[in-house]
Amino acid sequence: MRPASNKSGPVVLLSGGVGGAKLADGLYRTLAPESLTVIGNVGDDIERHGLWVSPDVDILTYTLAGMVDAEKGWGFADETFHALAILRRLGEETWFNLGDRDLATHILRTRLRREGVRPTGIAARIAAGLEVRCTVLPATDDTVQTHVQTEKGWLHFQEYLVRDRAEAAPLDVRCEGADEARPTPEVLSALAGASAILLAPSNPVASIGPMLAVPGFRDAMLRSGAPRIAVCPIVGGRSLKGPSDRMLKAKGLTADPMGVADWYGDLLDGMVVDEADAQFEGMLKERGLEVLVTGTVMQKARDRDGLAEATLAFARTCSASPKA
Ligand code: FO1
Repeated sequence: MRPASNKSGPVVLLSGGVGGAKLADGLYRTLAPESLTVIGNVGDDIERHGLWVSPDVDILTYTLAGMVDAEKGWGFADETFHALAILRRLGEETWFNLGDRDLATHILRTRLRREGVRPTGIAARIAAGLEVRCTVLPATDDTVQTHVQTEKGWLHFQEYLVRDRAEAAPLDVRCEGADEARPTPEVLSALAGASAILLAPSNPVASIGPMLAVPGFRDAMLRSGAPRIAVCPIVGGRSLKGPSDRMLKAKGLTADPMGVADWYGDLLDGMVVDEADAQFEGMLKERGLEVLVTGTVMQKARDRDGLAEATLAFARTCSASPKA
């Protein structure tokens, strides 16, 4: 086993929405707040009713604040939808369910954006207002939009996932705007100083992919010197949530830990895989990855804490590979 990293900086988690937020929640309870930085995907961002919505950053923030709707995994708990009901009566398309409380976040975000505040500053303000004490960063201040190709053509990610319920097979996924986007100074600094970089069990293609597609992001991970560990979002050949399995296949990869390892390529030093996928341990190790086999399905708060603790302990035994 390679020697452990001796960096003392924060643990950095790259995360999409619901699935990744569960691991973020476990890490938040396990680590001191100043020892955790969560970088959220912005590829799912969407404008609805003139308001800018940043679902993954909000899901992370609401979860860390202990205010998320636990059943849905998005939006606030005890939410009402009166404003949306009126918008519907006024003839608006209301397939994206924005709750009354949630709208407050989007009203503030939209005003601050109009005033020229960077998304990084907006995320910090919302996190501070909801008393989240760790750092929550959007992956970029630029606009990156994940689009999914189906037989109907190219759709915005939320149109595909929420409006059309991901019914059609995804044929391809692309991140519009990524080529012109840049990681923020805050993201570059967090990656450079990280003691470990964890890739949440989020959609590798549609949630982590938009971050990796931003020029400079991948290099910053490789240069960091911190071990880079992915928690596999595929268990027993299926996504824990959402269309990760079908999106890996759309990219010509297998829906299993090997396909996830292929997608991340030289970025990874280690992978955490579920006990149901223990048979992949040998093949992953042959590819030079450290492997932890443990329970990765997070149904209860104690599952989140258990996976967070196990992943952190595993990360301490790994170090960035020489290819970095
Ligand atoms: N997911 C749904 O399945 N249906 C919705 O109507 C919906 C609304 C919504 C509003 C705000 C928000 O922050 C998230 C919302 N989500 C909804 C979740 C979101 O579509 C996805 O889960 C993430 O973008 C993927 O991580």
